[in-house]
Amino acid sequence: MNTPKLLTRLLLAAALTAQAQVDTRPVPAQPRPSTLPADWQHGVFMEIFVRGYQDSDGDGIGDLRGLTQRLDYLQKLGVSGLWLMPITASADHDHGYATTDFRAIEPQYGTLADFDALVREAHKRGIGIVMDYVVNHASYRFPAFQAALKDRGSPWRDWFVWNADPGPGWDIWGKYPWYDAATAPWTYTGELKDLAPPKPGTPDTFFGTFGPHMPDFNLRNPAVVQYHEDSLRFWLNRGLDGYRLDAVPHLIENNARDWNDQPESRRLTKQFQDLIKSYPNRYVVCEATAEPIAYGDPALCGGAFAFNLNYEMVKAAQGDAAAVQKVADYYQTMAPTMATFLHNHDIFTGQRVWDQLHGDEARYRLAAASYLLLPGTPFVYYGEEIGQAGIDGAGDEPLRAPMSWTPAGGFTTSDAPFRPLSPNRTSHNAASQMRDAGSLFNFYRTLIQLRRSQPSLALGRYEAGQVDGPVWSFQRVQGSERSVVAINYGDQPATVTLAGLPPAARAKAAYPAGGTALKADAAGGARLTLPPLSLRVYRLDAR
Ligand SMILES: [Ca+2]
Ligand SMILES: [Ca+2]
Repeated sequence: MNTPKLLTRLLLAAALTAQAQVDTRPVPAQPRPSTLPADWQHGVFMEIFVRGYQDSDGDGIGDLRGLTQRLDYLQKLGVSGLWLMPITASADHDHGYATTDFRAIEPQYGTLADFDALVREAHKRGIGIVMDYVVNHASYRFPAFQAALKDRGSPWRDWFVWNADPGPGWDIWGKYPWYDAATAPWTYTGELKDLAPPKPGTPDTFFGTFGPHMPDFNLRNPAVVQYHEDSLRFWLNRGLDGYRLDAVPHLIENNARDWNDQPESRRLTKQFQDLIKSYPNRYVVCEATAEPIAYGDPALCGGAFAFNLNYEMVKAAQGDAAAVQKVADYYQTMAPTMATFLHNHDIFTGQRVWDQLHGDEARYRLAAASYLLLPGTPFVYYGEEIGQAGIDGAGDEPLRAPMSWTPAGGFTTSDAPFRPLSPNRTSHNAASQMRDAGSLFNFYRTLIQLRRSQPSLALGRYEAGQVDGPVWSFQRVQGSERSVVAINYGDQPATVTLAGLPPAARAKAAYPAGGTALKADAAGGARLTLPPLSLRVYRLDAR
């Protein structure tokens, strides 16, 4: 940025700031070299809800210092990246997606100094931190939106989307997405779809993809894009390792029919990706439910969650033959940039795995193996690795209970945690599971270590995928290393013939370690008998 331009923007920022407490100061790029290993972003990530992870000060609410205290645990598990759900200041006091300040830490979570300490300590352990950034909308309490409401002539007005007569035909997931600010719709407690649309001609009619409490930004306004770019740099300059960009297909709407995944939204997403990747060794993953595979492309977001695959992997673990085939087929074409997961913090992706599989640990392990040993970047949801059960509650609440650290809970010293503890914490908690060599935790840990020690499992091509009855087998190939994986989803032993191995090859058992080697015949075939509900992994180095 040249000096006169920067000066103009500083003056403009000062004028704007005077009207609302929003920090719009330009943030020039100050990239520092990353201290993380170059391959950190090809490891396994964990999605963490800071509010539910570890409370450090006894107020019943998880915080950044608490998370920092748990980094040793995460390092032991073997994850190399964390995705933190929003940690910026928010109005919702829960999930955090209703942002009130894009350049401040949520006060309940701590301070900027706590953030800096978290990043520093994570980096020491080879762990990168990626945080949620909400581009599409703010909280209705965001001071800029409040200033725009108070004064139709305010320069903040054009930061949001207004239309006194948006017309009929709008339908976003069953809701009419326009709201009359004068009737304070954010205080409405019923179903949003039952809220009457504003009368035509109502001047303060604004747009909110996700509801009136989160008004959409006007991302056609260059000042808004600039603000987000500066805010993204604000955290990158402090050493943040990347972003999970929220709801990117919803950035820009054109009309009642063309509102989802518009070309303008794709262009902006790429622009944000480019900015983030202009810093060394950074990672970007997008939430794009409309066309997940398109967003995994480096020409768009460069990483995207593999929505829909999650349902099939859980169904496959339940023995659904059609789902096993779909999972095997998905990986024929899946780009390694896709981010795989079994479920996340949103209820539309399903209950906690424990609940979906009714506590069947044998099938739970197969579900875990199906994404921890395959192409893509796996995202474990906090507590998944110990088989944490969900709680009772409405909406997403059952998914976002405090992490179970000990039989008693271990999340907080307060007798009033922000949300009830998980009902199965006595048996399924981190402390007990770490001590038990046969636990789910140690299964996750073993597979993550395997992925780290066999580059073909982290980065290799997917080859020789085949489904024989309940058995799915495939190979992963990277350079001279080849891994062979077979999963028997059936509750009976199964014998299959694997094809496509190097002739007369001998593959060492990698999981379970110390098992019988796999021997290929002269045609590259190998007979393998699998126990019920089991996993076998072999490793073969070219001679
Ligand atoms: Ca706390
Ligand atoms: Ca939008």
